[in-house]
Amino acid sequence: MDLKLNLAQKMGVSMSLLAMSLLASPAHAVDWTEVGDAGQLVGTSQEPTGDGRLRNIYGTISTTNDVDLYRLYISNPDTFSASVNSTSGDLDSAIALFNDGGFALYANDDAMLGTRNAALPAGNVHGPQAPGWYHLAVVPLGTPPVSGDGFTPDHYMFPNVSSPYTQILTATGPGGASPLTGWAPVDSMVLDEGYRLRLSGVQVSPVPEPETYAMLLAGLGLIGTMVRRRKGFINQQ
Ligand SMILES: [Ca+2]
Ligand SMILES: [Ca+2]
Ligand SMILES: [Ca+2]
Repeated sequence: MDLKLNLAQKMGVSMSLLAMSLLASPAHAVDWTEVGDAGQLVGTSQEPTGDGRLRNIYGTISTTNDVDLYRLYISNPDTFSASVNSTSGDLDSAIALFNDGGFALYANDDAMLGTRNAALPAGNVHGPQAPGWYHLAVVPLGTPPVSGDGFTPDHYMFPNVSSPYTQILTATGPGGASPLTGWAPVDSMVLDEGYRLRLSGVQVSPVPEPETYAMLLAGLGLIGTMVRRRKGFINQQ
């Protein structure tokens, strides 16, 4: 018995496996660890890779100048939420969400009274309203995002607020109508604090729409037809 598969059979097997893996719902969850240092602007944002639901990101805030931006595909804006916990114990975090153009949506300093950990709740009217690419920023306290060409409070994207710091902030600061251009730490200090960013409603790779599946399967069928034709041509030699 000849165990060697011809080209058409090999492609048939691999295409079947590909189609099955693409059609299977990615039920598994993915954790991501910051590679090097995630950038702090939309153009240098770090994009986690893998396949499935993105559950956690682990990273480090090294100084008051270190903001970590992650480019995320929010597949379910209704259930999207994000919360930061300090794994080293001493990070006073803030968190902010931007769209793919760098415009700020919402931010928070302290999720609850008495904690220093930040969170963005699900179902907030200022949160993401459509599936798509966004940028989530993990921020050391006292390092507000700025827009425009200046690094002054006039360009802060979020308003300055007072206690109790549990507010959900929206981009109503003086620079809120323009996209992110930098961050304005009030002081310069070494922090070296670890964090865990817990997420929901985020996919590492976008789930294709049904019409994408249809196009994909049509494309695979076309390849199969080409392979069969080619095989027929070779056999006539
Ligand atoms: Ca970092
Ligand atoms: Ca960073
Ligand atoms: Ca905080």
